[in-house]
Amino acid sequence: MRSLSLVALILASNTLATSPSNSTGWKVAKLQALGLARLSTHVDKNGYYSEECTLENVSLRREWGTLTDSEKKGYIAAVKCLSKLPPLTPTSLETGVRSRYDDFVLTHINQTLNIHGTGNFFAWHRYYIWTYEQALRNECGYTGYQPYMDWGKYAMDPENSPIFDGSATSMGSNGAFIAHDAVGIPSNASPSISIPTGNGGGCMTNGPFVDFPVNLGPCLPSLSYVEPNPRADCLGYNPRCIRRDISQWTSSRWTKDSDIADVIENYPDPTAWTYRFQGDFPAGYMGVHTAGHFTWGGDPGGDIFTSPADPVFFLHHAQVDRVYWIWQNQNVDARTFAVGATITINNTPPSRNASLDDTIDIGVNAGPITLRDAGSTIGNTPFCYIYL
Ligand SMILES: *[C@@H]1O[C@H](CO)[C@@H](O)[C@H](O)[C@H]1NC(C)=O
Ligand SMILES: *[C@@H]1O[C@H](CO)[C@@H](O)[C@H](O)[C@H]1NC(C)=O
Ligand SMILES: *[C@@H]1O[C@H](CO)[C@@H](O)[C@H](O)[C@H]1NC(C)=O
Ligand SMILES: *[C@@H]1O[C@H](CO)[C@@H](O)[C@H](O)[C@H]1NC(C)=O
Ligand SMILES: [Cu+2]
Repeated sequence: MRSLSLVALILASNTLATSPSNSTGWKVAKLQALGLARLSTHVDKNGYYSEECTLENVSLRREWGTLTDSEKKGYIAAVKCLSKLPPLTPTSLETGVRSRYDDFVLTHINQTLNIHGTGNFFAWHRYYIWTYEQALRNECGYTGYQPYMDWGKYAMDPENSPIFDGSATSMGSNGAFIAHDAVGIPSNASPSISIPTGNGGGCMTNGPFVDFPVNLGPCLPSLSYVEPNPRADCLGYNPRCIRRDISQWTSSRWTKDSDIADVIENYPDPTAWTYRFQGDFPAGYMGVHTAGHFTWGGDPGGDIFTSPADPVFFLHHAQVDRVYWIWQNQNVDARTFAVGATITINNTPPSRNASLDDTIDIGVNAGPITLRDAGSTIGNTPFCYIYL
């Protein structure tokens, strides 16, 4: 019984993940299928973490391009709904938070310096995405699961992808064209990599999120002309449009299928994997995580603090989580509860190693869990999902 449905899952995983509009390869889909088979072998041998969650009834997160139009519209409607619900952040803090959606943005801004270039990066964002998915489902009636954006499928032509094509079933278009300076990575102040201007830079022109409000930030804007925040901590009210500058220059260099497969296959050590995934800027390597962000960039997308204020963030970070899951499944025993790197950004200033006992703080959105809790996506509290 289990084997049969697993074979079906693996086949579907192969097919769905790679029915491409313009794929640059199949390597990641193969690693995904192999990883799922290894995960299945692991549970056959060791049992499940919890009887509540098995590979028979686990939730399936799918790639945006494989959703039906009505599934895409259901997701889009739920995101908009979240931006209209009242926030949980106390009004006494007098922040620019205006909605339940903004609760998530504030949480990310507040934690930014503790969750990037650190050992908790994958676990923190795993829990963050899951909590957002729960809010869409429990507070906005969404019946699906968090979709992801397979970078490799769109790396050669992101602007015409089903994610950015500006149609009613996309996550919105590019911005209007505004000539601007090259964008520096890691920052404009000290650039190691310079991203040339694309076809955008201004407010998003088409699609369901043209009127989607960005209320917080910017904190570290990549575009010089973004309206500054009235507060020094960038948490004041600063309503503005979503700006994007889609960059084929970036995606075609760093997020092709082969780039993703490279980091999965060649970085078995948790510390090396953690740093490689997030980029090695002095070496001129942007890494899949940062390059994913700068595939659309702009504001808030090009601001490491405020980036979740553009809703496509969550499709990107679901892919981050998917690639992490694929990497974990290549060696389930060694990698499910492994943590590398320290608790400061790129270990600056030097700090202790991250620990499985460290807690993940996601503010008003949910209570804390530990990195250990976030190790497995199947039934080790609180998750029960895999990727197709
Ligand atoms: C999944 O299946 C297990 C075993 O049959 C069952 O105990 C559990 O309640 C199910 N969970 C869900 C969420 O359906
Ligand atoms: C930011 O996070 C800290 C804990 O890390 C918390 O004490 C503080 O209340 C948060 N600030 C806001 C504005 O939520
Ligand atoms: C596929 O990518 C190439 C760039 O390598 C681009 O010229 C072409 O327009 C793309 N085709 C489709 C159907 O997206
Ligand atoms: C931190 O982790 C690194 C890499 O795994 C290891 O070499 C080092 O000994 C650890 N440091 C401490 C203090 O445990
Ligand atoms: Cu982040």
